[in-house]
Order: sequence, then structure tokens, then C-alpha cells
Amino acid sequence: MTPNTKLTTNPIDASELSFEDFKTIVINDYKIAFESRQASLLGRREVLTGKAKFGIFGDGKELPQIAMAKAFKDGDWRSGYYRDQTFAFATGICTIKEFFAQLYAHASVEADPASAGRQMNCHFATRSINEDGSWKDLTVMKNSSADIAPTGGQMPRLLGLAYASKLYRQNPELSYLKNFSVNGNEVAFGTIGNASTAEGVFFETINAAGVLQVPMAMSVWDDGYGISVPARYQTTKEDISEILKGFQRDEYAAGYEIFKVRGWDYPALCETYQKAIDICRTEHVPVLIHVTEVTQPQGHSTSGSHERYKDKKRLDWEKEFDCIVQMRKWMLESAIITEEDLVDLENEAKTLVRQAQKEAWNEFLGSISQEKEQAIAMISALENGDGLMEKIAGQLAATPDALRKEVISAVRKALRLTLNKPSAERTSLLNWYNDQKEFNEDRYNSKLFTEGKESPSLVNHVPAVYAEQSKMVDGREILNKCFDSNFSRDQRLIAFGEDLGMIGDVNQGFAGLQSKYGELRITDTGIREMTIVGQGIGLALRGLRPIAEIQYVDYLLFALNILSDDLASLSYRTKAGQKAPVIIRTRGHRLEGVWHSGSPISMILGSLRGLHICVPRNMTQAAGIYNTLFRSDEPALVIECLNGYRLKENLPENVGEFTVPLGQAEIIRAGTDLTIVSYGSTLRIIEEAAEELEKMGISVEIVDPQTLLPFDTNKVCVTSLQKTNKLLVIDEDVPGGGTAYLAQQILEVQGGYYMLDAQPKTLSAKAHRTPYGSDGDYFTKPSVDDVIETVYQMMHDHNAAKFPSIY
Ligand SMILES: Cc1ncc(C[n+]2csc(CCOP(=O)(O)OP(=O)(O)O)c2C)c(N)n1
Ligand SMILES: [Mg+2]
Repeated sequence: MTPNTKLTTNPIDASELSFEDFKTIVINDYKIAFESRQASLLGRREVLTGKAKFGIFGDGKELPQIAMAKAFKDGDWRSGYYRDQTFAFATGICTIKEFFAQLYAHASVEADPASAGRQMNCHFATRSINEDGSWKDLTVMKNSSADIAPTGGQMPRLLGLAYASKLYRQNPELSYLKNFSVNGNEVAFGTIGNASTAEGVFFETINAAGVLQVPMAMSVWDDGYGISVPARYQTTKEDISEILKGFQRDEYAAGYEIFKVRGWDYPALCETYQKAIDICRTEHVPVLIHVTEVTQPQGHSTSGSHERYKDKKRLDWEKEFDCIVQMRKWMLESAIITEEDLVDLENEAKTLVRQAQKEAWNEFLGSISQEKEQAIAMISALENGDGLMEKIAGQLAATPDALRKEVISAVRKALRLTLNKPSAERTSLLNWYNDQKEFNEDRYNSKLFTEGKESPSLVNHVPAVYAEQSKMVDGREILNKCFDSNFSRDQRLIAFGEDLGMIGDVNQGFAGLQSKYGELRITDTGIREMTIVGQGIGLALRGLRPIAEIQYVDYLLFALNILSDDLASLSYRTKAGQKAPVIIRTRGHRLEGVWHSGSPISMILGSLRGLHICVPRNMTQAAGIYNTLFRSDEPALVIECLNGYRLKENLPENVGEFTVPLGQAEIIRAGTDLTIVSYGSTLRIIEEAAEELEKMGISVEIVDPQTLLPFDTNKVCVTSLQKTNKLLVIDEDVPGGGTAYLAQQILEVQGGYYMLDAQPKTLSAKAHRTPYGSDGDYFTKPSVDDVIETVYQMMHDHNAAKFPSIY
């Protein structure tokens, strides 16, 4: 057997097995567990000898994961954490060689299909999509959503993965989607450490899954600790299943089925998982499996040793109740295998793991060695007359385990030191370096977005069409008609959020649509922003097209962890192996009060790279942006203008079809003296100011980028500056927030700096939040007066004679 062969486990159904068959299965399971333990031991050694930077392993958790793997079928999903290597090996989700490749950070999808070397070890993921972004048939695969490091961060998406099964089972209109489900039979398996159940996101998810009654199978690996902190600091009564007892279903109310089983008891584990998953799969009831008495033989990670915080009694207990020790004992006592055969099996397993590790290491180094040899030869060929080139090349040659960083750094140094000595050899090295830059860009910096054949940049641009006598309607009606048209076009669209179902959202964008499309497609949720987002991620990972609504942009903070850590990083951390085209819909900018007038754009821009950030100025533009997003497959955040729902707009005839391309800035008022760049609701204030400025003899050009990520791909801003030579950037974020981003894009990225004949300025809200009431708003956010005076001051600074000081 080669190291990359997958030794997977078999489902157990003892009733149909002969004792011989049973023995074979059990022995095979022991072998998987033992191999996994060897991988942990060797992995730790690899880190401690400096071949990898950090290691965290699944030792001590082997048996429950084998039991879980037995119940895991094709089409099922896992959303778990870094302890799950045995499960990953037992299901074939990861091979031992791939496990080592990830430990070494081998930057290749072939070597590390989970993350192409981008993630720390034991961060598992299967590849759901092809290179062009199209879906694979996920019903014939064992699926793992991509792990993230924040403890508990796997929970919200787990809810969505489970909820997808419910929709696939209950909504017959989805039956045409063959790649994602067979009658909603798929279970979403979650795993979490005992200590991480103290996170709020755990409780939020548990509650939501109980409310929704979805096939979610939650396993808690309880080893009594979270790094050094024991259970008494983590969990009331030190017992998570005990305190979750109120969730147990009974004859009066739906809820959970809760199980408790010891982590070293192989037969009990197999039986428990079979029973629990059967209920979960057939009845769509969430289950909780609390696995207790779990150990951690090597301590938490390579960062420290557990002897520092576990006393001798605990350490002795962990040795005795190590699940592999216990399984071994049970197998011998039950005459499943002889001691002699066990030792042979164990030796074989050790050799196999060692071989897998060696191959992974050699392939990792091999992937760099060609570049290294080429670099050495090319640097050596450079003439410098001072022996420096030979020295650089020699140093590189003398570094046996040189990483790419050392190779490229040597080349860059050689190019710097020969910058005054042009030669054919130098040109060759330069060309080689430029080629490598591209390869390395692909290895380390690519795929922030899926960039497949359904990229929003490839969506046809369809202009809005207006009837001669087009109707003026409230902005909310434009959105409503846009959603209606798209929901009838695409069965995959689903919208949910607080107050979104029955009343059709707080501003009635979805009014009447629940009764038209049903509760499965347009639905209310509890107040639970993290899991609203997670629900969206899980659904999108399984082929549906969720619109997850966060009621106000101010409350995005409650979901920002999940948006940033999970959704925004998904494509990057899997190198486009998974996609989750969730649309986060929210509203903001202009209501009143500390929590209803927010515009935390720098927070969003800083944390959500990997999402498209759309800030339409009115509902027509919003509809056009939605039409683009609904026809493409990348995640986005759309912030609608809170004060725009009741303003009248012209209704386009093709309200469900016309598109506004992302990154398409528009000049919404032409002018010659000064360019103002702003977005969203603020534009209306600026337009009002521009009228008065016109009367004062100042002609302002106003540019609306419409989306902040991507930003003005046609460089409308800098083109405007060519004409006006003056730039003012305005928004309602804090000083140096969103405006700093806009200024950087225009001045640095677009080269606007070279067009200026006056100091560029920003005008933002104050650093504090906005007080309630119109006066609070006036004295905090940019007002018409502020805009007029800031523009006037810039013109005065430029030509004081023509524009004398106001004050
Ligand atoms: C949000 C967050 N906080 C803190 C950490 C640091 N951290 C990593 S693992 C861990 C302990 C987790 O313990 P537990 O959930 O019991 O899992 P175990 O490692 O014991 O299997 C902590 C505190 C983190 N990764 N994420
Ligand atoms: Mg723990």
C-alpha cells in the first residue's frame, strides 16, 4: 500500500456480520487509529526539529472519530476543528501524506487539496468546485467545509449545512438540483472541543438548530481542558450535556436527542453514533453527542507541554485511559487479535506513516529545489568582479532545506547588487524572476475570489429600460419588484432574517413575497446575527443562493467574526476549492441615534476583503447590483440607504433583469472646478450642496463609485481629476476611515496625485457615534453646510482673490 492510499473505515451493522467480518472491521479501525496516532507523534517531532512551524494534532481523540466516520455517508458534511485528523483519515477526506504536506505548508493544491499550503496543519477541507468554479457532484463525495482557527467559528456554517438538507427535503422545487442532495438525507456533522462550547456562538447555534429542527449532529470532544484551563473555568457544572438537558426533546416539544459516551469505549462509541445519526438523518432531529473522558497525550499543541498544568494523577489517568490503549486491551480480551499480530500491525503502521511523511517532505523540498538550482546557476553566472555573486550563490547552495523565501531573496539581492552592471545574464535572471513572481502570486496571493466562469465581472451588462410614461414609485417597491422577478426566475434564491418573512422586512422590500413563494424561501429568523450569516454560508456551500439579512448595518458587528473569518476568507483559504455566494443584505447610513445611523465602512473594508462591498445610492442602483449578484457566484454585502425606501424613483421596465456592473463608477453631476467622490445616502446631501455652490460660481463634479470593493475599475475618478485637479472625498464614517480608503485608491492606485493642483481633502463624520435627533445628526455628520464650506475653502485656498473668506 502506498502512503497516499486511503485506509477508510466501514459502516458497522453487527446484525449482518459474521465474527470474522466483524474482526476485520475492528482491526482495520484500530489500524487507522494507530496510524493516526503515529502521524501525531511524528508530526510533533517534525515541528520540534524545525521542519514545520506549528503543529496541533488529534491524538487522544481517535476512537470517537472512527465511530463518527462510520456513520458519515457520501453527501454528508463536516464542520469541525483541528482535532479531527482521524475522522479525516477514516473517511478519506485527507490522506496521511496530505496531512504532512499541509504541515510543511506545501503550496500546491495537488499536495494539500484542503488549502494549498495556506492553512496550519489539521485544517481540513474537500474541494467542492472545479477550476472554472462549477460544482462537483457533492452527493457522491464525503464533504468537509473548510476549517478555521477561531474556536467555535465552525458552528454557524454548520447550521446552514444542516438547514440545506431540510430545504432539499421539504421544497420539491429544488429537486432539479442533483449535485447537492438526495432528498435531504445528508447529515451535517459538527465537532467542537469542550472548552469552546463556552463561546456564545456555540449556544447561539445550538438554539437555532433546535428551533429549525435540522439534521445537525454535534459532537463535543471533552478532554477536560482548553489548553491549560480546566473545565471548572469553562462550563457550568463542568458538563456540557448536563447543562443542555433542557434542549432534550420530549412528548410535548421538539428539541434535541442528547447522548453521552466515553471516548475510550469503542463498542459504545460505534453503537451511539449509529443510533444518533440514524435519528438525525431520518427524522431531521438535531443530536448532541457528548464524548467524555477524552485524553490529550501530547498536550494541546507544539507550543507547550501539558505537564505544566496537569497533575500527576491526571497524567497517569490519561495514560491508562488513552483510547488506543483501551481499544488494544479490549481487542485482546475479546480475542479479536493476538498480541503478536497486533505488534506486526503496529510496526507496519509505523513504517507506513514514516514513509508518507518522507514522501511529503521530499516532494515539498523537491517543489523548490528546481527553482533553487536555477537561481544558483543564474546568480553564479553574473559578473560582478567582487566575488559577491559567488558568495550569494554559495550561501544558497549551502542551505540544504532552503525555502522559496531564501531562493527569491537571494535573487533579489543579486539583482540589486548588479543594478549598474547590465548584461545578458542579468537580463535572463530578471526575466526568470519576473516569471517566478507570477508563479508565486498564484501560490500565495491568488483567489481572494473564486474568479470562475460565474464571476460578477462576466455578467452581461443590461441597461435599465424605461417606458415613455414610466411610473414613479417608492424605492422599496423597486426592490420588491426586483426580488419578486428574481425569485420567480431562480428557485435557489432564499431570503431570511429578522422580520423579513411575514412582514417582508422592516422596510417592506419583501412585502407580500412570503405568501407568494412560501415560508421555505422567505422566512423570519430569531435575533442571531452570527448564525444568520452562518446559515447563509452553509446553504451557499450546498448550492443554494441565500440572501442573509442583517437588519441594520450597525448590527453587522455581531456577525463580523463569521463574515470575516469564515465567509471572506473561504475562497482564499481553499485556493478556490469551495465557494459560498452569500449575499448579505443590510441597510444603513442615515437614520438617527447611536445605533441606527451607522456607516462603519472602514470596519467593513478592513475586515471583509473577499466580499464585494456595494453601497448603492438609491433603490434602482441597488436593484441593478442585486441583479448582477444573483447571476454570479461570489459573496457580497449590499448596504441599502435607510432613508431611500420612501423616496420616489422611476421604475425600470426590466427591473428584474437590468444590471449594474460591480466597480462601475458613475458621474452623477458633471462639473469643472472640483471632484467630490462619495457614496450612498451622503450623495443626496452633496447634490444639494452642489446646487448652492453653482450659484457661488463653483462647478462641482460628483462621482459615485457604487461599489467600494471593487473600486472604480474604469478609473472615472482620476479621469475627473484630470479635468478639475481638485479632490474632496466625503463619507459618514469616522475621520480617516472610509475616506482614507477612497483617497488611497484615487491618489495612489489610480495615480490621482499627479493631477492635483490643491491639497486633497476628506470630510467625514465625527469620531464619536451620532447622537439621536436631527440636531445630533447635523453636528456630527457632514451637512449641506459642511460640504459647501469645505469646497469653498478649497477654492479659497487656491484663489483667495476670487473666493474671499466666508468667516
Ligand atoms: C476565538 C478563539 N479564541 C482563542 C483561541 C486560542 N485557542 C486555540 S485552541 C484553544 C483551546 C480550545 O479548547 P477546546 O475547545 O477544549 O479544544 P481542545 O483543543 O481541547 O480539543 C484556545 C483557547 C482561538 N483559536 N480562537
Ligand atoms: Mg478540550
